[in-house]
Amino acid sequence: MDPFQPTRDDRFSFGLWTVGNPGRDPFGEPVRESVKPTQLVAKLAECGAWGVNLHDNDLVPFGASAQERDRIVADFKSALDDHGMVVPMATTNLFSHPAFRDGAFTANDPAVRAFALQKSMDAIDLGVELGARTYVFWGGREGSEADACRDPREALRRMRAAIDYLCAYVKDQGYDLVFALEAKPNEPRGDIYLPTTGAMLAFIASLEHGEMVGVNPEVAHEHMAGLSFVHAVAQAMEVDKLFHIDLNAQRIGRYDQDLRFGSEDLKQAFLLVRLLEGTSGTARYEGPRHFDAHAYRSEDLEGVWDFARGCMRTYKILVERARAFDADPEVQALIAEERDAKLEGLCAGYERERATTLRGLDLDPAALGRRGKQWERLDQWMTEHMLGARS
Ligand code: GCO
Ligand code: MN
Ligand code: MN
Repeated sequence: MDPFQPTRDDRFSFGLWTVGNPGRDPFGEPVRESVKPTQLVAKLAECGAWGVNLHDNDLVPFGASAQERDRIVADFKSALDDHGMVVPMATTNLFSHPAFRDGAFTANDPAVRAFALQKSMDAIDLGVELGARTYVFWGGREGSEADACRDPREALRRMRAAIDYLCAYVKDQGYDLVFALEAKPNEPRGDIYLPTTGAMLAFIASLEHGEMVGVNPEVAHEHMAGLSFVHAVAQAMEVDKLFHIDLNAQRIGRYDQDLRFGSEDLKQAFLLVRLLEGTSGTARYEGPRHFDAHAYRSEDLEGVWDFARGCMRTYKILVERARAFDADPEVQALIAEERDAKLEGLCAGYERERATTLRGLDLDPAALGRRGKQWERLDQWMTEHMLGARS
């Protein structure tokens, strides 16, 4: 059996908007025909995916009548059942309609803000009906070009009011649902509010129902800002706020590329998989492994499935490589922490007497500064594990 063939246990998911992406870009028309959501479900199941995520309007067209909505949802549910697929996450499209040209929750016009709440409550109902347990908020249009138009502090207050409102709605309905906030520095806006995962984490601490809100970091978004995605994810995990994740690939300094997972930033991808899977003995991320990416515009429909299979296959190969790396006794010996119980005790928490002892220690900075760390060797071994030259 192919060890890299995905199974349901891997919990791989794709958005309808990812494998359904027709290849439209700012410079050109779609290059692929649109595929019905029910067909996407069938094909994803065939490729070994476990879940499918959606924006309200990926499934139910904007403005559909109640009967039309119910018929579409019923057909979609049968497709999920037929193919053993689940909907782990859902979200609202608060960026395509012209009404959201200057934001949704942060728009200056209260009617736009009211419409955004209305649309979100409907979309939350839809997500819950389909079984979603996580609800993502990506504020695509929540930003500005002409910054004088609104005080950014007011934008943050409006964003907070909207998330607090929708948390209260979820509680009032008794839904078993948590929120995951997704940061992005820019695109489609010149600047998007709350541009990084770190900014989102600070924002969450200011919410009324912060306990039900976490983050949905995306590889591309953190890399667009030139930051370490692994560090962002680690920070979220460290405070139990990694509720969801958007996997893809991105080169620093480019537009939002949404490339096949692992296709550009292999070393970051390796370190990310190592972190998520906890192969070094740390806690594992148990949520969905979601790919928010799409096939190159050069591809036809067959290429879309090459893309989808590639995302999952690369992830699984990296799991195997990360396990081998962490099981390597020489690697383990090299990164074994330099421990000293007495010193650690003295540094752990201020206490007047211990501080006096600590200040009296005869530490030797010159000796500390002379000692090399051998991280060149470590990083080379990691490269060799990644390339399959060391096992
Ligand atoms: C993007 C975003 C989106 C969101 C999606 C779900 O850059 O377009 O990543 O794909 O993840 O809207 O909220
Ligand atoms: Mn994105
Ligand atoms: Mn995303």
